Amino acid sequence: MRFVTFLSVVTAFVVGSTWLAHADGRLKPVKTRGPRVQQLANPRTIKLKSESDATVPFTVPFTLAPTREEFNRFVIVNANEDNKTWNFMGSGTTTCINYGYSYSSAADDWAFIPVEVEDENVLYSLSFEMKAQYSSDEECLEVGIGAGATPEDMTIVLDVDNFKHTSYKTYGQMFKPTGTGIQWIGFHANSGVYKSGISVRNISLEALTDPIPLKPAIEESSADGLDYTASVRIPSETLQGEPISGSVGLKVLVDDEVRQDSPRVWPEN
Ligand SMILES: [Ca+2]
Repeated sequence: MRFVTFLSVVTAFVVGSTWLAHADGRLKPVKTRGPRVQQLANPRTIKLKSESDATVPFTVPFTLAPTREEFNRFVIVNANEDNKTWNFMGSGTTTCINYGYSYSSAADDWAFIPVEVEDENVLYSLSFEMKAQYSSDEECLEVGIGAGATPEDMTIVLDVDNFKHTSYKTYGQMFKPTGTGIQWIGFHANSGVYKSGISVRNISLEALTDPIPLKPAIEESSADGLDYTASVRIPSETLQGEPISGSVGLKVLVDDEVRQDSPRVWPEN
């Protein structure tokens, strides 16, 4: 009897576009001094930016491991005013930003990254890798976007609660910026008191300027013995929320092998 595999994998793509290709936009170091650390609750300790201290935003697309020089362009806000906050860790190609726990205070610490946004109507895709220091402690982190390097400016776009994996996992989120010019992506450690620590690395951002179709939906499927049949509806909208005006490509793969490749399929609008 011929063996027919159960698994069909269907992917779709816009002809001429690419899927979430991460260009390595690592930037040249521009400063060597440490990051600016702000104490929010006490205005006397806020370090104001001077002319020479001007923010140097990162140009999209980029991937920040980061280097120490890149970290020095971040703004760190130690909002709970304890003696722990985000720091640069590592060397060479194994670097990260790290928040260490406090015995006395719940985490309330921000690492703000300046980003040059040209078009606020474009969808941006953020990804990063993150882990907890010890599997015995649950850690919490949220990510925001806003026009200033302050908690009040942030619109939260991703909230990760109670993670305890000690190997790096990739997190991703798409969002539209709240304005143009220099915008800030804020990584907010908000774990409880006396946890362990959070490491974040390989922070990537790209603008999704090419139309990306939504994933095709499996409308119905059935199995007859070893034969599996799936009916798929071609998406009529893009990830960016726009109707698809042209055709999309459709590939049918079985066990990672392309069995059908239709370069031009028109959605049913
Ligand atoms: Ca702190």
